[in-house]
Amino acid sequence: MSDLPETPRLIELKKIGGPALGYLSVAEAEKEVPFEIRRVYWTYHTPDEVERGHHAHQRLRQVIFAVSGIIRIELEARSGVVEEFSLDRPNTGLYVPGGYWRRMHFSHNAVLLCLASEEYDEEEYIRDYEAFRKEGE
Ligand code: T46
Repeated sequence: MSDLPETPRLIELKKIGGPALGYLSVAEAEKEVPFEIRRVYWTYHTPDEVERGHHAHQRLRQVIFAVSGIIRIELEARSGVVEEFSLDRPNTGLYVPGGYWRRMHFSHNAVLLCLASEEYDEEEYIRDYEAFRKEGE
């Protein structure tokens, strides 16, 4: 394993099936998902004018899917560099390591599914943007 810090990346899952019967995709812990999965959550019915997120995680690792609809995710590193991802296929996940500020926009029918490496812990969230950027200095 490399000592370089981890960075966000897209993870492509196999699509099993075909147009006649539909498709199935699967993600297993420590295989397609690079950690043990301790929590799964999903968001839905998000109005399309709303921006969610506005936080980073200290150490939580996640793979985020748009299982329906389109989700645009901006990830900002502590250095201030911003990368934008558009999730628009149910077989494509976004791997997000700890330390990235996120802003998310949803199409009206979007369902975000998140596979997470830790149980919920509000103490682990960074919800103050200035504090987040300061930690990068
Ligand atoms: C993330 C993005 C993709 C819980 O009680 N338990 C949980 O496991 C989660 C995830 C949230 N909550 C509570 C905390 C807040 O009172 O649900 C409320 C909404 O959470 P938040 O404002 O953080 O929602 P989003 O959509 O901005 O962020 C969520 C996750 O919190 C976050 O980890 O990366 O989805």
